[in-house]
Amino acid sequence: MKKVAQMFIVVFAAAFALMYLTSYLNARHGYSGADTLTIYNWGDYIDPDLIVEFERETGLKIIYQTFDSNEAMLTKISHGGTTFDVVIPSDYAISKMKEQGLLIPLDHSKLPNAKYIDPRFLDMPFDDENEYSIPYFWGTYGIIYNPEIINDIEFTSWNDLWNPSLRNEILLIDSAREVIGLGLNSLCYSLNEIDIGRLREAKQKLDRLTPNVKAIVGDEIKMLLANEEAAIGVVWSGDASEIIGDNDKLDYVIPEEGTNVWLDNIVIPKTAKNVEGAHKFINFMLDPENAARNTEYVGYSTPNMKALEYLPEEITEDERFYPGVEVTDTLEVYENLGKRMTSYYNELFLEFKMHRK
Ligand code: N2P
Repeated sequence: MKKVAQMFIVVFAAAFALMYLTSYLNARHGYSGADTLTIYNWGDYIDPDLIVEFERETGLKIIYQTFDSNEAMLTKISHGGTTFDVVIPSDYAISKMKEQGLLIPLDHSKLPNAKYIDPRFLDMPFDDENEYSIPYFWGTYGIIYNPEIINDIEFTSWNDLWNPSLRNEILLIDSAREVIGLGLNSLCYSLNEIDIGRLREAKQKLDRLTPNVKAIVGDEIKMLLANEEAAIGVVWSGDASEIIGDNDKLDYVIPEEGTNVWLDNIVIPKTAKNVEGAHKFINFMLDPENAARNTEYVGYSTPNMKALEYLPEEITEDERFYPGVEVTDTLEVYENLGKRMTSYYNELFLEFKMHRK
C-alpha cells in the first residue's frame, strides 16, 4: 500500500512539473494556439495601436517578441523550441530560411491587400513570385550626421568617417553584416564579398576606425543621436528619418561608393500554430490606411503604393528616404552567403569589437 502511495506521489509530482514546464515555455517562447498569434519582429518596428486594433477586430491575443539582427532571429528560430506565427526577416535571411525549410508558403487568396504593394518590391531574387514573403518596409543604410557638431566636414563618402577630427563621435549599429559592409563599401568592394583577403582588408580598415567609434549599440542609437550624444551614426534610413523627426538639425546621406538597399518582409515560419491568424494579420498590415499609420509611427519607408496616398508629401517626397529607382538600382542587395561565410562575417565583426576593448 505504501508503495502505491509513493508511486501516486511520484506521478502527481511529475504531472505537476510538466504542467509548470509547459506554462513556463508558453510564457518564455511564445507558444501559441488558435486564439493567440505570436509575432517576432525587429524592435521599434510596429505601431502598438495597430496591435490593439487587430486584437479587438479578430479576438486574437497577440504575443509579441523582438530581435535586433537577422542573425539573432535566425539562431533562435533554427534552434527550434519556438512557435512564432509571424516573423519579419530581411531579404537574405528569407533565402536562408527557405533553404533550411523553415517557411510555410503563403495562401495569396487570403491576402487580397497584397495588390497594393509596388511591383518594384515583388518577385525579388530571394523569393520568386512571393511564394513565402510579403514586403513590409524597405530602406537603405547610410550616414546620419549633425552638421553643427562637425562644422566643416561635408559627408559624401564612407571614407569621411575616418577623418581624425571625428574622434569618439561615431555610433554604429550592432550588426555584423552592416558594419563589415561599411568597411567593404569604403574600399569599393561588394557587400557580398567572399574573398578572404578583401574581407580581412576591410576588417583591418575598420580597426583603424576604432578611435572615432564612440559605441556600438542597438535601437537606443536613435535616442542617442537625437539627444546629440554623438555627432554621427551609421544607421538604417528609417531610423535616420525618425531621428530627424525628433531633431531636424541632423541630415542623412547615402555615401557615393554605394550601400545596401534592403527589404524586410512578413513570413510565416514552419512552426506556426495559427496559420489562419497569421494570414489575417498580414492582410491587416497590408491595408493601405493601416500601412500608412504604421509608416508614420515607425518612420521607415513603405512599399505599399496605396498607403503613400495617405501620407504627407513631406514624407513621400523626401528623396533621402524614398530614393527613386535610378538610385536604388545602383545599390546592392545582400545575398545569402551560406553558412561558412556568414560565420566568417560574424567572426570578423567579433574581432573588430574585441579590438575596441
Ligand atoms: C528596426 C530595424 C529595421 C532593420 N528597428 C532594417 N532591416
